[in-house]
Amino acid sequence: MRSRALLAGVLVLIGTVAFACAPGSGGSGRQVLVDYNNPDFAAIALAYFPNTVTVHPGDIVHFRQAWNGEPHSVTMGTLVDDGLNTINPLLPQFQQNGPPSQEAQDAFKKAFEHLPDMLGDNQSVIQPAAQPCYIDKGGVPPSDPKKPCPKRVQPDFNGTQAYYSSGYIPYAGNNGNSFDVKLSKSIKPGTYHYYCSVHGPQMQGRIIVKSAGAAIPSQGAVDRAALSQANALTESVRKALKQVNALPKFDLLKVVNDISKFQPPPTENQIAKLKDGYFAGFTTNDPNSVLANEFVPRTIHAKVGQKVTWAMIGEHTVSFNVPRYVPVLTIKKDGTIAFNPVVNSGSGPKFPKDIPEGAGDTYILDGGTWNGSGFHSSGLDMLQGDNSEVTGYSLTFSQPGTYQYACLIHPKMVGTVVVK
Ligand SMILES: [Cu+2]
Repeated sequence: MRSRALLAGVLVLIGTVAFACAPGSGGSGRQVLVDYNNPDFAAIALAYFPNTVTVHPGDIVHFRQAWNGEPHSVTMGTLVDDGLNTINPLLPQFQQNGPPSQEAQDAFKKAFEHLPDMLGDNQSVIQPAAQPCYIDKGGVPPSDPKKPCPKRVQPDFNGTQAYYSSGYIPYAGNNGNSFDVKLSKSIKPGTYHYYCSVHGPQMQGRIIVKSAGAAIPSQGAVDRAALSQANALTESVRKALKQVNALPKFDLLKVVNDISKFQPPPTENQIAKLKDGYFAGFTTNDPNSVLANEFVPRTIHAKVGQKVTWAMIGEHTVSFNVPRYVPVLTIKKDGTIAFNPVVNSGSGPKFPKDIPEGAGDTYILDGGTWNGSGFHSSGLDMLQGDNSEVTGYSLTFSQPGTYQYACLIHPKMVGTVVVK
């Protein structure tokens, strides 16, 4: 889901074994990872690993997504090539603090005019982006968000299709989530771009097709590139989490200012409201870093009657006595894709769709008082659209006990509150 500014922002056993299998169905090919689960902490990485893969006509590019709760797509075609070629020189503007220039915003709008985002406002799902879609040369995906593309068997990718998209890569357990792109034997050598319609151009990659007979890197070399790129995106958060865990006592402001070095730094109002809080989600000021799906610290100690507050970093829920995990998006019988209602169920007040008027730069949802029984949940916080506001959640515990809690979206994101 969108995590950083306009463009954004489970365990794969990374090692030689995890990457080893080449796709089936006869052809040879290469495997690319969608997102990445490092073995040290739960996270989402808005990238494909490696971001460039070289193959031959007739090969299969096997996209494999290790599940961490975050939906993604692999979306390509000439509309995507043209859009990314236009927007890529402007990308740094969208990753800086503060809004990009009007010019860049206009260029973006125009370049992506026919490229639908998968997720719309108010937890709506845009069907032409969320369902599989294959549109031949000269066409465009439907502009009506409720209208999926015509259903058809997935064709080979020949480099001339206007739009060629997996849609939401469906949840199929921890490791079964995948999308195969079979390249046509007649595809022209060249560079073909793809991106994720959930996370926008920040999450993109390239398939380079070389003529039959030309040398291409082995799957082993592809795997090494994947691992090195994944480590580069993980490093700053890994280091920061290590520092946080070494603190004698958790101190949110110290973490924000000295360890994560959040940019922009928190305002006085934010400091006043959150200084005694904890984190639901975590990251650093490195704009390319992964977002940790961790409650930080993992164990919180509180007293009966004390209000516990979390600063929400990323799109999460704070949920107690959670039901069995289901993915955030569900596929209905007719193919329609929708948010799973469980993300907004359970007892307790829910995050609103918009930050209420007058909340200023900090909105904290007061979850009320909870006595420790039944499914209690904040609902999904999707309020962090433009980086300038901070959101939080607070809950008061009326009974002593040890309470496990979790994010309903990200299945590895779990924590404990010990109330005395
Ligand atoms: Cu994505």
